[in-house]
Amino acid sequence: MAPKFQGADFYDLDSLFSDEERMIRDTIREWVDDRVLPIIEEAYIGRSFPQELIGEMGEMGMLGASLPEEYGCAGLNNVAYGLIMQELERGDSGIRSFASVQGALVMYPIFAFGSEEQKREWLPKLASGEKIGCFGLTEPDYGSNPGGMVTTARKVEDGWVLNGTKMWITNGSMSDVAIIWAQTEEIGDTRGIRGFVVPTDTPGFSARDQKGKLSLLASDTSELHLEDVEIPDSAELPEASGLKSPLMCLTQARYGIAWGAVGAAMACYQEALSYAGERVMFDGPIAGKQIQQARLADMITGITQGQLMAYRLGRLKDEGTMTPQQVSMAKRANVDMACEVAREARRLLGGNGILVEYSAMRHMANLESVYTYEGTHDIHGLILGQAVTGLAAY
Ligand code: TGC
Ligand code: FAD
Repeated sequence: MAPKFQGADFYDLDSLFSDEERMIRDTIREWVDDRVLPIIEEAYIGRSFPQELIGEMGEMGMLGASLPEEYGCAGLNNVAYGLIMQELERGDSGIRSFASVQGALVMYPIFAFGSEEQKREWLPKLASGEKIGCFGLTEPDYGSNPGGMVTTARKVEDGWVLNGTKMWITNGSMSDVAIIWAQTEEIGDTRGIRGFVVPTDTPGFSARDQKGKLSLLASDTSELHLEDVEIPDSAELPEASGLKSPLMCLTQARYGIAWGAVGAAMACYQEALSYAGERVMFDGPIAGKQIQQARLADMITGITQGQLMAYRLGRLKDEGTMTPQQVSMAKRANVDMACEVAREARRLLGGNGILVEYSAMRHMANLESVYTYEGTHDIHGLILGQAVTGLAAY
């Protein structure tokens, strides 16, 4: 008997999207199928980000896609932006990470806190992919608690001198420009945190690849060293002030992750479903066995919940009422769901599930990073705990 339902859209979310949103999703879906899926296995095993894709991502408007057209961006709404993240992460979390960092963590702070000159100088080149950026917030001893950062920016006559180390920085080694967050007053005074646009060829700036990763292998993750890096006054983001500014950037990136995680889960589910239909064991396809059906039922239920949450979040963002706590809920729930779906898909595939030619284990390993970055699952639980009790438990 033919299945009554195919695909990964059980609740017909498709009918809620506008024609333009559907068209954008389908265009990116096709690009991921044609350009990412054929090369991702090699990039992953080779531990390298496929930089040849960057120009195309820029040309197709994927970088900073929701920022205005006057700066060379696509000016899309937030649901369309989310659908782009979903499709990119259906390919690989590393590809979505690249786009998230470039758009939400580099272009967004320049757009939101930058001078007109900074916007005109950087945004069109970052949108086209001509320039690559990274975001330096985390430090070796300050991950979940960035407010404690010890990187400093010391005021000198015509500018600032930066000193410190940033850790786990996506795109770090391949960047032309870094958004660096640093203390400008006493260490521990979160109001004194400011942001700087630092060209990576500035003397004293260096980046070193993070060795030994077992996750996000097709992504550049690096440590940044700033040793007496002298920058002019014009490099400061004039409208950024205090910890709130980098946290506002995180809200943008977490929003994209809430959608992206759904894409990774969809890829795993569809692979598992297809495999279950073909793999014959004990005289029948494993798709006909009750345990595998329960697995698939759990997967598509989780994906459907995640799609609904991302969709509603997107409409709230477009209406201008979305809160950071709503983003925390979606990031936390959807990444957790995707981790679960990827693990169950890997298990359904049996021995083949550990091979790189299938995507489940790659997604499963990637999602462990996604679970941790942009606020760990625990931190988002504490953000939600504070939202509902009024008590901060960090
Ligand atoms: P707290 O006192 O709570 O907040 C300071 C001020 O900021 C406001 N705020 C936010 N505003 C916008 N969006 C948010 N998400 C915000 N969170 C807080 C807050 O209202 C306050 O404003 P005001 O006006 O009262 O001054 O600050 P806290 O030091 O107690 O920290 C709170 C906590 C733990 C939630 C925060 O530090 C946190 O989110 N920690 C997690 C760190 C994190 O997520 N790091 C991510 C680094 S970047 C990254 O991982 C990139 S991976 C990218 C990829 O490859 O895709
Ligand atoms: P820690 O903060 O040391 O946490 C360790 C454990 O303690 C976790 O389980 C955490 O949930 C838990 N914990 C922490 N505080 C509490 C608490 N109060 N109560 C209970 N439990 C708690 N950062 C950037 O700035 N830019 C980037 O581009 C970037 N890219 C990244 C890419 C990758 C692949 C990874 C892995 C990380 C990246 N990060 C980046 C850093 C990331 O945001 C941090 O790893 C993350 O915020 C967690 O910090 P940490 O690793 O220091 O863990």
